[in-house]
Amino acid sequence: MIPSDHPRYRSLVVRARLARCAREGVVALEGLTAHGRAEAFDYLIGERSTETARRAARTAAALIRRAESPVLSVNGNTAALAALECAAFQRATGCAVEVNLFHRTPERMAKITALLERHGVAVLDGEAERLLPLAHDRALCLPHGIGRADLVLVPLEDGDRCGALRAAGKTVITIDLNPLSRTARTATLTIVDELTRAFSLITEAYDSLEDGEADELVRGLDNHYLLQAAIGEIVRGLERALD
Ligand code: PTJ
Repeated sequence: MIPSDHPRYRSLVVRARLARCAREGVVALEGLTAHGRAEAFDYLIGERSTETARRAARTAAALIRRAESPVLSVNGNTAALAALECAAFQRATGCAVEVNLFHRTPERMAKITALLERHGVAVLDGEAERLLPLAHDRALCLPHGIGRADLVLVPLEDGDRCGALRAAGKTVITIDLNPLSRTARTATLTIVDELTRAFSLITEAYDSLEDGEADELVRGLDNHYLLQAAIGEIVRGLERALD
């Protein structure tokens, strides 16, 4: 039982959910350490969406609007933390959703698909093929999903697949609290924000964007600048904390 007046209540609730999902086999044990690293970065950005993250999320919405066959790629952590947000995102954008796992087993694929479906997500199915030149199972994609997508949104990604997707000519948007990660630096666009906050921002932006603003955001997209700005926000936050 987590007392609701605990100063770290939300963080403890999220950890408990991840631990339960790990026991159930939805989240890989390695996913717990990935979450811990992200929590540290969230602490550094003040556990709120920064101005840079808001701009990146609006740019993501603009890119998704322009894409012909966008796909959201979901792993265990994303399903455990943000199944409801994935459903709202899919309702707003019409994006296809594909499960793609680093620690892939048929059991985990089935459990994650079932969890997403219970929360209202329509998940692509079919026979995955090794379509990306990677030694691990993230190479396995659906030909009618990630295989033919022109844009892939890959939250909590690993850098290799992000590079392979870009090399295949796809636009890659990632959500990653670590602005220094290989994924963050390899993606077309990185939203340095916590997963559920970032999804909500993209979904909100998708409906509210005017065509003019969307054009301007896509024209002005400079991921290197966005990452530098995110790091600047971390540094300024730390300076304030030490005052
Ligand atoms: O479910 P699987 O088998 O596909 O495995 C998923 C994990 C997360 C274990 C796998 O993708 C992995 O090892 O990922 P990495 O290489 O640790 O990268 C995850 C990145 O996502 C790290 O840079 C974290 O900082 C970031 N991250 C983790 N949780 C969050 C996050 N960023 C935003 N919000 C989060 N909640």
